[in-house]
Amino acid sequence: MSHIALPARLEETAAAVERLLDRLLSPEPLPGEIARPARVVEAMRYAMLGGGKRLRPHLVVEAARLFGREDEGVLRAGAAIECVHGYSLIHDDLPAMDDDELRRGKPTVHRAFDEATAILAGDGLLTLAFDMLADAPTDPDPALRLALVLALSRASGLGGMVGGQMLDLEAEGRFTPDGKPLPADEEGTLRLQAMKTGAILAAAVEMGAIAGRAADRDRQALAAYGRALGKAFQIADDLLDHEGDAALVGKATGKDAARGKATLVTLLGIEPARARLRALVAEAQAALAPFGGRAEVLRATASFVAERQN
Ligand code: GRG
Repeated sequence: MSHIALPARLEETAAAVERLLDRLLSPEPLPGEIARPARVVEAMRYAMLGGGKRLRPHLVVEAARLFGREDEGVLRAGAAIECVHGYSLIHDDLPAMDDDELRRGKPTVHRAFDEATAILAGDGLLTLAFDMLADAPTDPDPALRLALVLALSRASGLGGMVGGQMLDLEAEGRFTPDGKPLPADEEGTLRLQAMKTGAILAAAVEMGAIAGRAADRDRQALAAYGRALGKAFQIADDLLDHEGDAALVGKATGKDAARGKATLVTLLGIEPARARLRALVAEAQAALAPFGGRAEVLRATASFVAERQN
């Protein structure tokens, strides 16, 4: 398969995830639910439909495909991780956190609705993610479903994304009296980023491996890919914040420097950060060696993550 296949694969998964989310975010209650209030359903649909690259579901789907698994269950696992991602963006945009006005090129959820609705929409998405993983259509084997729940919980909770967000908030606004950002160390910055954004990207790959019942050796190879990909994604994001076009990125840029936030770009400089990004893409691609030509789409995904403009 050639690199040309990647956009088609991304589009195909994005469209399938869109259809699935459209169904799951219906106003009709599921068995066991009492009712779904229209306003919060509307806010969740506003946040989740019609935008986003759907990179995390793509990683779940492509990792599972390596082991011959391609079905609705895998898509549900992908949509679940997308819901956690969506919740994190809604909450991150709140005035108490990043206080952003734009996301995916449109007003953030608290701007389009109100803060309380945005908090509840995020909470609803987080809960829905685990509902989807725990429910039988994801996989007939309860042990496999449980393994998916555990992988996503570990990546998105206290020792992953939530913890990383806490570290990020703590690191903000550390300026000297004359307005310069206080020095931050590379190790601490890398750990914060691995938690805040890397963990969930790595979990997407891991969930694909779980869904595909990958053997230990293959799971380890994919885990190495996921870790390198997560780091590469973050450097690319930092470069976009530094020099990206806000209209293309779909949100405000230049915020890291304004807030004194340490990134590899502010710590190392643009060119060394770019070199690090190239090395990480090569590392991610090398980790896929055991899969040979079957991993062409995942290899191309690593390049895509580094080169993306939004
Ligand atoms: C609120 C618990 C909590 C966590 C927030 C993920 C996160 C933690 C904050 C998002 C802030 C941010 C912009 C981080 C940079 C990396 C990132 C997640 C970018 C957006 O992801 P993409 O590029 O977005 O995959 P799309 O819109 O394509 O889904």
